[in-house]
Amino acid sequence: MNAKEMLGTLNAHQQAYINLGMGNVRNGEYMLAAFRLVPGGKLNHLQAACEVAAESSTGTNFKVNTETPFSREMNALVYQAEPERELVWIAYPWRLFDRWGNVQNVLTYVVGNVLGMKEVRALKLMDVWFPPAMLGQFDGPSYTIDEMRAYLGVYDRPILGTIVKPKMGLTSAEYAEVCYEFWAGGGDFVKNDEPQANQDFCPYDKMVSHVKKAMDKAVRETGARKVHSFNVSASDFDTMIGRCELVRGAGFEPGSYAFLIDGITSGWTAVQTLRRRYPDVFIHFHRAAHAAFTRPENPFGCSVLVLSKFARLAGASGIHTGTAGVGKMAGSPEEDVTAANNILSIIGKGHYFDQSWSTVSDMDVGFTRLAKHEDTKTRVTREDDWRGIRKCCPIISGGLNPTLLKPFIDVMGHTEFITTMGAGCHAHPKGTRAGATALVQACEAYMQKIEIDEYAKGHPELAEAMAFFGKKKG
Ligand code: CAP
Ligand code: MG
Repeated sequence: MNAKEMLGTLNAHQQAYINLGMGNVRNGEYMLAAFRLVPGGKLNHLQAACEVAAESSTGTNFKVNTETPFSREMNALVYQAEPERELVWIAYPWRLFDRWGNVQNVLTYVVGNVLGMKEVRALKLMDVWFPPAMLGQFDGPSYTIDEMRAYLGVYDRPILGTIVKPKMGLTSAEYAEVCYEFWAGGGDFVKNDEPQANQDFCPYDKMVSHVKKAMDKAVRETGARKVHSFNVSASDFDTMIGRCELVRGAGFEPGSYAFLIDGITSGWTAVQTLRRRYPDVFIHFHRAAHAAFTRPENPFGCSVLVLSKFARLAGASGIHTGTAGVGKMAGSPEEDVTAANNILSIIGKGHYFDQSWSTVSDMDVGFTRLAKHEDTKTRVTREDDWRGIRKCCPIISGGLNPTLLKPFIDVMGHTEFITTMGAGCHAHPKGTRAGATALVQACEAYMQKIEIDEYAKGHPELAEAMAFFGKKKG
Protein backbone atom coordinates (compact mmCIF):
# COMPACT_ATOMS: atom_id res chain seq x y z
CA MET A 1 0.00 0.00 0.00
CA ASN A 2 1.14 3.57 -0.60
CA ALA A 3 0.66 6.33 1.97
CA LYS A 4 -2.70 7.48 0.57
CA GLU A 5 -4.05 3.94 0.72
CA MET A 6 -2.87 3.61 4.33
CA LEU A 7 -4.93 6.65 5.35
CA GLY A 8 -8.01 4.47 5.66
CA THR A 9 -6.25 2.26 8.21
CA LEU A 10 -5.69 5.06 10.76
CA ASN A 11 -7.71 5.15 14.00
CA ALA A 12 -9.16 8.42 15.37
CA HIS A 13 -6.15 8.96 17.61
CA GLN A 14 -3.68 8.60 14.73
CA GLN A 15 -5.80 10.80 12.42
CA ALA A 16 -5.18 13.75 14.77
CA TYR A 17 -1.47 13.65 13.91
CA ILE A 18 -1.49 13.68 10.13
CA ASN A 19 -2.21 16.13 7.33
CA LEU A 20 -0.73 14.77 4.12
CA GLY A 21 -0.12 17.51 1.60
CA MET A 22 -0.79 20.19 4.21
CA GLY A 23 -0.39 23.76 2.91
CA ASN A 24 2.79 25.74 3.24
CA VAL A 25 4.83 23.84 5.84
CA ARG A 26 7.48 26.56 5.48
CA ASN A 27 5.15 29.29 6.72
CA GLY A 28 7.37 29.84 9.76
CA GLU A 29 5.22 27.98 12.26
CA TYR A 30 6.87 24.59 11.95
CA MET A 31 10.21 22.94 12.49
CA LEU A 32 10.37 20.16 9.88
CA ALA A 33 11.88 16.75 10.49
CA ALA A 34 12.71 13.91 8.11
CA PHE A 35 12.92 10.49 9.72
CA ARG A 36 13.87 7.09 8.40
CA LEU A 37 11.14 4.88 9.90
CA VAL A 38 10.47 1.14 9.84
CA PRO A 39 7.19 0.24 11.57
CA GLY A 40 7.16 -2.27 14.42
CA GLY A 41 4.55 -4.76 15.64
CA LYS A 42 1.53 -5.02 13.35
CA LEU A 43 1.50 -1.34 12.36
CA ASN A 44 1.95 -0.07 8.84
CA HIS A 45 4.26 2.82 7.98
CA LEU A 46 1.64 5.55 8.31
CA GLN A 47 0.16 4.23 11.54
CA ALA A 48 3.64 4.11 13.09
CA ALA A 49 4.46 7.58 11.77
CA CYS A 50 1.35 9.04 13.42
CA GLU A 51 2.20 7.32 16.70
CA VAL A 52 5.68 8.90 16.49
CA ALA A 53 4.19 12.34 15.75
CA ALA A 54 1.88 11.94 18.75
CA GLU A 55 4.51 10.77 21.23
CA SER A 56 6.99 13.43 20.06
CA SER A 57 4.53 16.29 20.48
CA THR A 58 1.32 16.30 22.55
CA GLY A 59 0.11 12.71 22.60
CA THR A 60 0.50 9.28 24.15
CA ASN A 61 -0.82 5.89 23.08
CA PHE A 62 -4.52 6.73 23.50
CA LYS A 63 -6.58 9.85 22.79
CA VAL A 64 -7.12 11.43 26.24
CA ASN A 65 -10.26 13.24 27.44
CA THR A 66 -8.22 16.16 28.71
CA GLU A 67 -7.30 17.39 25.23
CA THR A 68 -8.38 20.92 24.36
CA PRO A 69 -8.83 22.72 21.02
CA PHE A 70 -5.57 24.57 21.71
CA SER A 71 -3.60 21.47 22.70
CA ARG A 72 -4.65 19.95 19.39
CA GLU A 73 -3.14 22.99 17.65
CA MET A 74 0.20 21.85 19.06
CA ASN A 75 -0.02 18.38 17.52
CA ALA A 76 2.92 17.47 15.32
CA LEU A 77 1.68 16.48 11.87
CA VAL A 78 2.87 13.84 9.44
CA TYR A 79 2.82 15.84 6.21
CA GLN A 80 4.62 13.53 3.81
CA ALA A 81 5.29 9.80 3.82
CA GLU A 82 7.11 7.45 1.45
CA PRO A 83 6.74 3.91 2.85
CA GLU A 84 8.68 2.44 -0.06
CA ARG A 85 11.69 4.56 0.96
CA GLU A 86 11.02 4.10 4.68
CA LEU A 87 10.80 7.89 5.04
CA VAL A 88 8.40 10.20 6.83
CA TRP A 89 8.31 13.97 7.24
CA ILE A 90 6.80 15.52 10.38
CA ALA A 91 6.01 19.21 11.01
CA TYR A 92 6.40 20.40 14.62
CA PRO A 93 4.67 23.63 15.72
CA TRP A 94 7.78 25.17 17.21
CA ARG A 95 5.72 26.88 19.91
CA LEU A 96 5.98 23.44 21.51
CA PHE A 97 9.55 24.22 22.44
CA ASP A 98 11.00 26.01 25.46
CA ARG A 99 11.30 29.74 24.74
CA TRP A 100 14.60 31.47 23.87
CA GLY A 101 16.54 28.64 22.42
CA ASN A 102 16.84 25.35 24.26
CA VAL A 103 18.39 22.56 22.19
CA GLN A 104 18.01 20.03 25.00
CA ASN A 105 14.25 20.57 24.95
CA VAL A 106 13.88 20.16 21.18
CA LEU A 107 15.91 16.94 21.15
CA THR A 108 13.88 15.55 24.05
CA TYR A 109 10.90 15.69 21.69
CA VAL A 110 12.34 14.45 18.42
CA VAL A 111 14.94 11.90 19.57
CA GLY A 112 13.53 11.26 23.04
CA ASN A 113 10.87 8.71 24.00
CA VAL A 114 10.11 8.03 20.35
CA LEU A 115 13.32 6.05 19.94
CA GLY A 116 12.03 3.57 22.51
CA MET A 117 8.57 3.01 21.08
CA LYS A 118 7.45 -0.54 20.25
CA GLU A 119 5.65 0.95 17.22
CA VAL A 120 8.98 1.34 15.38
CA ARG A 121 11.76 -1.07 14.48
CA ALA A 122 13.88 1.78 13.16
CA LEU A 123 13.62 5.52 13.73
CA LYS A 124 16.43 7.88 12.79
CA LEU A 125 16.16 11.64 12.50
CA MET A 126 18.02 12.18 9.22
CA ASP A 127 17.52 15.91 8.69
CA VAL A 128 15.81 18.90 10.28
CA TRP A 129 14.74 22.34 9.01
CA PHE A 130 14.40 25.41 11.18
CA PRO A 131 12.24 28.40 10.17
CA PRO A 132 13.87 31.85 10.45
CA ALA A 133 11.77 32.92 13.44
CA MET A 134 12.80 29.78 15.36
CA LEU A 135 16.45 30.36 14.47
CA GLY A 136 16.06 33.84 15.94
CA GLN A 137 15.42 32.23 19.34
CA PHE A 138 18.86 30.62 19.41
CA ASP A 139 22.29 32.07 20.12
CA GLY A 140 24.34 30.36 17.43
CA PRO A 141 28.10 30.68 17.60
CA SER A 142 29.67 33.90 18.84
CA TYR A 143 33.44 33.37 18.66
CA THR A 144 34.06 31.50 15.38
CA ILE A 145 36.93 30.21 13.29
CA ASP A 146 37.06 33.74 11.78
CA GLU A 147 38.19 35.12 15.13
CA MET A 148 40.60 32.22 15.67
CA ARG A 149 42.12 32.81 12.23
CA ALA A 150 42.49 36.51 12.97
CA TYR A 151 44.16 35.71 16.30
CA LEU A 152 46.57 33.19 14.74
CA GLY A 153 47.07 35.10 11.51
CA VAL A 154 46.24 31.86 9.67
CA TYR A 155 44.14 32.14 6.52
CA ASP A 156 43.39 30.04 3.46
CA ARG A 157 44.58 26.80 5.01
CA PRO A 158 43.31 24.45 7.75
CA ILE A 159 44.26 25.34 11.32
CA LEU A 160 46.78 22.60 12.17
CA GLY A 161 46.29 20.93 15.51
CA THR A 162 46.99 17.94 17.65
CA ILE A 163 45.59 16.05 20.59
CA VAL A 164 48.21 15.18 23.19
CA LYS A 165 48.81 11.43 23.35
CA PRO A 166 48.99 9.07 25.19
CA LYS A 167 45.32 9.87 25.74
CA MET A 168 45.88 9.74 29.48
CA GLY A 169 48.70 9.12 31.95
CA LEU A 170 51.09 12.01 31.47
CA THR A 171 51.84 14.29 34.39
CA SER A 172 51.01 17.99 33.99
CA ALA A 173 54.61 18.81 33.17
CA GLU A 174 54.93 15.93 30.68
CA TYR A 175 51.64 16.97 29.09
CA ALA A 176 52.84 20.55 28.64
CA GLU A 177 56.15 19.35 27.20
CA VAL A 178 54.25 17.59 24.41
CA CYS A 179 52.29 20.79 23.78
CA TYR A 180 55.55 22.73 23.53
CA GLU A 181 57.09 20.23 21.14
CA PHE A 182 54.06 20.41 18.84
CA TRP A 183 53.93 24.19 18.87
CA ALA A 184 57.70 24.43 18.40
CA GLY A 185 57.36 22.15 15.39
CA GLY A 186 55.03 24.73 13.81
CA GLY A 187 51.58 23.51 14.92
CA ASP A 188 48.87 26.07 15.69
CA PHE A 189 46.43 24.35 18.04
CA VAL A 190 46.57 21.75 20.82
CA LYS A 191 43.55 20.21 22.50
CA ASN A 192 43.10 18.17 25.65
CA ASP A 193 41.86 14.73 24.78
CA GLU A 194 38.19 14.14 25.46
CA PRO A 195 38.67 12.34 28.85
CA GLN A 196 41.21 14.85 30.21
CA ALA A 197 39.91 16.30 33.45
CA ASN A 198 41.37 16.59 36.96
CA GLN A 199 43.14 13.26 37.29
CA ASP A 200 45.37 12.88 40.36
CA PHE A 201 48.48 12.36 38.21
CA CYS A 202 47.67 15.46 36.15
CA PRO A 203 45.92 18.01 38.38
CA TYR A 204 43.93 20.52 36.36
CA ASP A 205 45.49 23.62 37.89
CA LYS A 206 49.01 22.30 37.34
CA MET A 207 48.19 21.28 33.76
CA VAL A 208 46.92 24.82 33.06
CA SER A 209 49.97 26.54 34.54
CA HIS A 210 52.43 24.22 32.79
CA VAL A 211 50.61 24.73 29.47
CA LYS A 212 50.86 28.49 29.93
CA LYS A 213 54.62 28.24 30.36
CA ALA A 214 54.90 25.91 27.37
CA MET A 215 52.83 28.24 25.22
CA ASP A 216 54.83 31.31 26.23
CA LYS A 217 58.07 29.51 25.37
CA ALA A 218 56.77 28.30 22.02
CA VAL A 219 55.42 31.76 21.12
CA ARG A 220 58.73 33.37 22.06
CA GLU A 221 60.74 30.88 20.01
CA THR A 222 58.51 30.71 16.96
CA GLY A 223 57.14 34.23 16.92
CA ALA A 224 53.76 32.70 16.12
CA ARG A 225 50.64 32.75 18.26
CA LYS A 226 49.27 29.44 19.55
CA VAL A 227 45.94 28.14 20.88
CA HIS A 228 45.14 25.52 23.50
CA SER A 229 41.66 23.99 23.86
CA PHE A 230 41.04 23.09 27.51
CA ASN A 231 38.52 20.38 28.30
CA VAL A 232 36.22 21.99 30.87
CA SER A 233 33.76 19.09 31.02
CA ALA A 234 33.04 18.26 34.67
CA SER A 235 30.72 16.54 37.15
CA ASP A 236 28.69 19.71 37.73
CA PHE A 237 28.36 23.22 36.32
CA ASP A 238 30.10 24.90 39.24
CA THR A 239 33.19 22.75 38.65
CA MET A 240 32.94 23.32 34.88
CA ILE A 241 32.78 27.08 35.35
CA GLY A 242 35.55 26.82 37.93
CA ARG A 243 37.79 25.23 35.28
CA CYS A 244 36.93 27.97 32.81
CA GLU A 245 37.77 30.63 35.36
CA LEU A 246 41.00 28.87 36.25
CA VAL A 247 42.08 29.05 32.62
CA ARG A 248 40.98 32.67 32.32
CA GLY A 249 42.88 33.55 35.47
CA ALA A 250 46.13 31.90 34.35
CA GLY A 251 47.29 34.79 32.19
CA PHE A 252 46.34 33.46 28.74
CA GLU A 253 45.61 36.30 26.37
CA PRO A 254 42.12 36.34 24.80
CA GLY A 255 42.11 34.12 21.74
CA SER A 256 44.89 31.83 22.96
CA TYR A 257 42.50 29.40 24.67
CA ALA A 258 39.31 27.57 23.80
CA PHE A 259 36.92 25.63 26.00
CA LEU A 260 36.36 22.03 24.96
CA ILE A 261 33.13 20.37 26.10
CA ASP A 262 32.22 16.71 25.70
CA GLY A 263 28.85 17.81 24.42
CA ILE A 264 27.09 14.44 24.37
CA THR A 265 28.23 13.12 27.76
CA SER A 266 28.09 16.56 29.44
CA GLY A 267 24.83 17.49 27.78
CA TRP A 268 23.42 20.31 25.74
CA THR A 269 22.81 22.48 28.77
CA ALA A 270 26.56 22.50 29.39
CA VAL A 271 27.20 23.52 25.79
CA GLN A 272 24.69 26.38 25.93
CA THR A 273 25.90 27.48 29.36
CA LEU A 274 29.43 27.88 28.02
CA ARG A 275 28.18 29.74 24.93
CA ARG A 276 26.13 32.16 27.02
CA ARG A 277 28.76 32.71 29.69
CA TYR A 278 31.77 32.99 27.40
CA PRO A 279 30.78 34.60 24.07
CA ASP A 280 34.42 35.69 23.66
CA VAL A 281 35.79 32.13 23.70
CA PHE A 282 35.88 29.39 21.05
CA ILE A 283 33.51 26.67 22.29
CA HIS A 284 34.88 23.33 21.05
CA PHE A 285 32.22 20.60 20.93
CA HIS A 286 33.78 17.14 21.20
CA ARG A 287 31.17 14.57 20.28
CA ALA A 288 32.45 11.43 22.09
CA ALA A 289 29.53 8.94 22.32
CA HIS A 290 27.75 10.41 19.29
CA ALA A 291 28.21 7.09 17.50
CA ALA A 292 25.52 5.57 19.74
CA PHE A 293 23.12 7.75 17.73
CA THR A 294 24.76 8.29 14.43
CA ARG A 295 26.53 5.14 13.22
CA PRO A 296 25.01 4.22 9.87
CA GLU A 297 24.34 0.63 11.01
CA ASN A 298 22.39 1.89 14.02
CA PRO A 299 18.67 2.00 13.13
CA PHE A 300 17.87 4.44 15.95
CA GLY A 301 19.10 7.95 16.66
CA CYS A 302 20.02 10.80 14.37
CA SER A 303 22.47 11.60 11.61
CA VAL A 304 25.79 13.39 11.98
CA LEU A 305 24.13 16.19 10.00
CA VAL A 306 21.37 16.60 12.59
CA LEU A 307 23.82 16.50 15.51
CA SER A 308 25.99 19.12 13.80
CA LYS A 309 23.06 21.43 12.96
CA PHE A 310 21.94 21.42 16.59
CA ALA A 311 25.51 22.14 17.69
CA ARG A 312 25.48 25.25 15.47
CA LEU A 313 22.11 26.25 16.93
CA ALA A 314 23.46 25.76 20.46
CA GLY A 315 26.36 28.06 19.71
CA ALA A 316 29.30 25.68 19.45
CA SER A 317 32.14 27.45 17.63
CA GLY A 318 33.23 24.11 16.19
CA ILE A 319 32.20 20.47 16.35
CA HIS A 320 33.92 17.29 15.24
CA THR A 321 32.23 16.19 12.02
CA GLY A 322 34.30 13.15 11.08
CA THR A 323 37.01 12.31 8.56
CA ALA A 324 34.65 11.23 5.75
CA GLY A 325 36.09 7.74 5.58
CA VAL A 326 39.71 8.92 5.35
CA GLY A 327 40.58 8.44 9.06
CA LYS A 328 39.99 5.72 11.63
CA MET A 329 36.36 6.33 12.59
CA ALA A 330 33.23 5.09 10.82
CA GLY A 331 31.66 7.79 8.68
CA SER A 332 30.97 8.33 4.99
CA PRO A 333 32.00 11.25 2.79
CA GLU A 334 28.33 11.89 2.03
CA GLU A 335 27.41 12.13 5.70
CA ASP A 336 30.48 13.89 7.11
CA VAL A 337 30.98 16.42 4.32
CA THR A 338 27.27 17.25 4.21
CA ALA A 339 27.39 17.93 7.96
CA ALA A 340 30.59 19.97 7.73
CA ASN A 341 29.31 22.17 4.92
CA ASN A 342 25.88 22.66 6.44
CA ILE A 343 27.26 24.17 9.65
CA LEU A 344 29.60 26.45 7.73
CA SER A 345 27.29 27.79 5.07
CA ILE A 346 24.74 30.56 4.89
CA ILE A 347 22.44 28.16 3.02
CA GLY A 348 23.40 24.57 3.74
CA LYS A 349 22.33 21.64 1.55
CA GLY A 350 21.12 18.80 3.76
CA HIS A 351 19.94 15.27 3.08
CA TYR A 352 16.30 16.37 2.74
CA PHE A 353 16.26 20.13 3.40
CA ASP A 354 18.21 23.15 2.24
CA GLN A 355 18.66 25.22 5.39
CA SER A 356 18.97 28.98 5.22
CA TRP A 357 20.59 30.07 8.48
CA SER A 358 19.06 33.51 8.19
CA THR A 359 17.11 34.64 11.21
CA VAL A 360 15.32 37.17 9.04
CA SER A 361 12.34 36.17 6.91
CA ASP A 362 13.08 34.30 3.69
CA MET A 363 12.37 37.60 1.94
CA ASP A 364 15.80 38.77 3.09
CA VAL A 365 17.05 39.25 -0.44
CA GLY A 366 20.37 40.62 0.77
CA PHE A 367 21.04 37.43 2.64
CA THR A 368 20.25 35.16 -0.25
CA ARG A 369 22.40 37.36 -2.51
CA LEU A 370 25.23 36.94 0.00
CA ALA A 371 24.63 33.20 -0.10
CA LYS A 372 25.01 33.16 -3.89
CA HIS A 373 28.55 34.49 -3.59
CA GLU A 374 29.35 32.61 -0.44
CA ASP A 375 32.89 31.65 0.25
CA THR A 376 34.83 31.31 3.48
CA LYS A 377 35.05 35.10 3.76
CA THR A 378 31.41 35.94 3.12
CA ARG A 379 29.91 33.37 5.44
CA VAL A 380 27.84 34.93 8.21
CA THR A 381 30.34 37.31 9.77
CA ARG A 382 30.17 39.19 13.05
CA GLU A 383 28.76 42.19 11.19
CA ASP A 384 26.04 39.98 9.82
CA ASP A 385 25.16 38.04 12.91
CA TRP A 386 22.03 40.13 13.46
CA ARG A 387 20.60 38.46 10.40
CA GLY A 388 21.91 34.93 10.61
CA ILE A 389 23.31 32.15 12.74
CA ARG A 390 27.08 32.40 12.47
CA LYS A 391 29.12 29.52 11.21
CA CYS A 392 30.24 26.56 13.29
CA CYS A 393 33.49 25.09 12.01
CA PRO A 394 34.18 21.43 11.31
CA ILE A 395 36.88 19.92 13.50
CA ILE A 396 38.47 17.01 11.67
CA SER A 397 40.09 14.33 13.78
CA GLY A 398 40.51 10.61 14.09
CA GLY A 399 43.25 8.51 12.62
CA LEU A 400 44.65 11.28 10.42
CA ASN A 401 48.33 11.85 9.77
CA PRO A 402 50.22 14.27 7.51
CA THR A 403 49.97 11.93 4.53
CA LEU A 404 46.17 12.01 4.80
CA LEU A 405 45.77 15.79 4.89
CA LYS A 406 45.46 16.22 1.12
CA PRO A 407 43.26 13.13 0.64
CA PHE A 408 40.88 14.58 3.23
CA ILE A 409 40.90 18.09 1.74
CA ASP A 410 40.18 16.54 -1.67
CA VAL A 411 37.05 14.92 -0.18
CA MET A 412 36.05 18.04 1.78
CA GLY A 413 36.62 20.41 -1.09
CA HIS A 414 37.98 23.30 0.98
CA THR A 415 40.23 24.09 3.94
CA GLU A 416 37.79 25.85 6.27
CA PHE A 417 38.34 23.57 9.23
CA ILE A 418 40.56 22.76 12.20
CA THR A 419 42.31 19.41 12.01
CA THR A 420 43.71 17.63 15.05
CA MET A 421 46.06 14.71 14.55
CA GLY A 422 47.08 12.71 17.63
CA ALA A 423 49.00 9.57 16.70
CA GLY A 424 49.52 11.24 13.33
CA CYS A 425 52.01 13.55 15.07
CA HIS A 426 53.14 11.74 18.22
CA ALA A 427 53.88 8.42 16.47
CA HIS A 428 56.27 10.10 14.04
CA PRO A 429 59.58 8.22 14.22
CA LYS A 430 61.42 11.39 15.16
CA GLY A 431 58.89 12.46 17.77
CA THR A 432 56.24 15.13 18.25
CA ARG A 433 58.14 18.13 16.96
CA ALA A 434 59.00 16.30 13.75
CA GLY A 435 55.40 15.13 13.52
CA ALA A 436 54.19 18.71 13.73
CA THR A 437 56.72 19.81 11.14
CA ALA A 438 55.65 16.99 8.84
CA LEU A 439 52.04 18.20 9.18
CA VAL A 440 53.08 21.76 8.37
CA GLN A 441 55.06 20.53 5.38
CA ALA A 442 52.14 18.43 4.11
CA CYS A 443 50.00 21.57 4.31
CA GLU A 444 52.63 23.67 2.54
CA ALA A 445 52.77 21.06 -0.23
CA TYR A 446 49.00 21.23 -0.61
CA MET A 447 48.91 25.02 -0.67
CA GLN A 448 51.69 25.09 -3.29
CA LYS A 449 49.92 22.37 -5.29
CA ILE A 450 52.97 20.10 -5.09
CA GLU A 451 52.55 16.35 -4.65
CA ILE A 452 53.88 15.34 -1.21
CA ASP A 453 56.22 12.77 -2.74
CA GLU A 454 57.90 15.63 -4.57
CA TYR A 455 57.78 18.00 -1.61
CA ALA A 456 59.18 15.34 0.72
CA LYS A 457 62.39 15.27 -1.27
CA GLY A 458 63.43 18.53 0.38
CA HIS A 459 61.59 18.01 3.67
CA PRO A 460 62.88 15.10 5.75
CA GLU A 461 60.19 15.19 8.44
CA LEU A 462 57.52 14.70 5.79
CA ALA A 463 59.57 11.98 4.09
CA GLU A 464 59.91 10.15 7.42
CA ALA A 465 56.17 10.50 8.04
CA MET A 466 55.41 9.05 4.62
CA ALA A 467 57.76 6.14 5.24
CA PHE A 468 56.25 5.45 8.63
CA PHE A 469 52.54 6.03 8.04
CA GLY A 470 52.68 4.57 4.58
CA LYS A 471 53.21 1.14 6.17
CA LYS A 472 50.21 -0.83 7.46
CA LYS A 473 49.03 0.49 10.85
CA GLY A 474 51.63 -0.75 13.37
C1 CAP B 1 41.79 11.26 17.76
C2 CAP B 1 40.98 11.40 19.02
C3 CAP B 1 39.62 12.04 18.75
C4 CAP B 1 38.69 11.23 17.92
C5 CAP B 1 37.40 11.99 17.79
C6 CAP B 1 40.78 10.07 19.73
O1 CAP B 1 43.05 10.76 18.08
O2 CAP B 1 41.64 12.25 19.93
O3 CAP B 1 39.00 12.24 20.03
O4 CAP B 1 39.20 11.00 16.70
O5 CAP B 1 36.68 11.40 16.77
O6 CAP B 1 40.69 10.16 20.94
O7 CAP B 1 40.68 9.05 19.03
P1 CAP B 1 43.97 10.29 16.87
P2 CAP B 1 35.65 12.32 15.95
O8 CAP B 1 44.27 11.52 16.03
O9 CAP B 1 45.20 9.73 17.51
O10 CAP B 1 43.19 9.28 16.10
O11 CAP B 1 36.44 13.51 15.52
O12 CAP B 1 35.22 11.43 14.82
O13 CAP B 1 34.55 12.65 16.89
MG1 MG C 1 40.33 12.05 21.55
